[in-house]
Amino acid sequence: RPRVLSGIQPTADSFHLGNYLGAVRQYVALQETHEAFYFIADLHALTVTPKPEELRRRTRVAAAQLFAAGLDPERSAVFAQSHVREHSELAWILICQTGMGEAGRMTQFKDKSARYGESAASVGLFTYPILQAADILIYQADQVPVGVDQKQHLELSRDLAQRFNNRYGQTFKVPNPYILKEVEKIGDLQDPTAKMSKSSSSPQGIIDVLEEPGALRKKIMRAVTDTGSEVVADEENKPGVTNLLRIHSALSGVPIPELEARFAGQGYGAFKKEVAEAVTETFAPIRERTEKLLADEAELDRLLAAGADRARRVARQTMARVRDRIGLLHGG
Ligand code: AQP
Repeated sequence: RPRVLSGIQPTADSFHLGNYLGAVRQYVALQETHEAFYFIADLHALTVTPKPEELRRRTRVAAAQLFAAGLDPERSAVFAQSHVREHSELAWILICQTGMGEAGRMTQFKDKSARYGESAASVGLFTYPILQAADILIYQADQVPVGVDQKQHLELSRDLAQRFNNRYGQTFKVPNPYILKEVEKIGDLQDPTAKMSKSSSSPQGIIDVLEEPGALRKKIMRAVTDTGSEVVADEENKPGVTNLLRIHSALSGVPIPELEARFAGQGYGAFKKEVAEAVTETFAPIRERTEKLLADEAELDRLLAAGADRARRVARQTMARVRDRIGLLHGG
């Protein structure tokens, strides 16, 4: 079976609708057809220096949400990135294969460092995409489900795999991004041309998976729509309505043209009410299951440990090969 790998950061108290539609839902679908590895990117989360207690809590909340959303521990290895030490080891080796200019072209670093202030951004934030390349390449992943914001980082992973293979002989599979066009970038509810984002959306612009249904409905009813009253998809002139149509369609499975026909002449209010229903119906059971899973931390930790055991077996094989290829002596 082909391999799928992806990671998600524990940098908030909940995943948001963009994470869910752009990534997590694909994780769940792909475990049916692929050998699946999914990790909570706790090492990546260190780039924003979280409080230790907060990081611990958020890592468990992230794991619980992944299982609650449908990841099956029998089919998918779900683990904490830091539990498989080989990620960090390979990251250093790949850092030494990456040009400064190449790393400096990453737009996410440019955006985030501009937001934090150049001197406040850590070196870790700069090397983040190289750790990400290590995460992917160490599992010899075929497919990497992500939102479109990760496309450039995936390109870097591919470049690094090819460069290493050319320099040292065939070692890594060259991974492919798995990006679903319809949900590749879910927009901020208040600023629909920008992506919904943990770090840059306002509270009114972002919907959390674990959000109270009442608050969630309010946010959708207050989402920015556009001039006119027709419910039609038009990226250019109606980005707000188009974003909501995409969300509805992704959750209900009803194609956008059918939604346009259904809401013809009804105005935005009736449409938004249905979007809110579709979101609450999807998130309510996830929220309930997440709470249950969080009630038994020992069991959750046990599931993560089992996932890490499975992941480690693969990561160790790749690392043994890498060490050999690059000229590091075999140690103990
Ligand atoms: N708005 C989005 N639409 C579609 N996909 C999205 N993803 C994130 N936002 C959207 C995808 O979710 C996965 C996990 O993301 P992450 O935890 O690695 O963090 P991120 O990409 O950094 O998520 P955020 O919320 O956008 O955080 P900030 O703004 O802090 O960077 C990834 O596959 C991502 O593509």
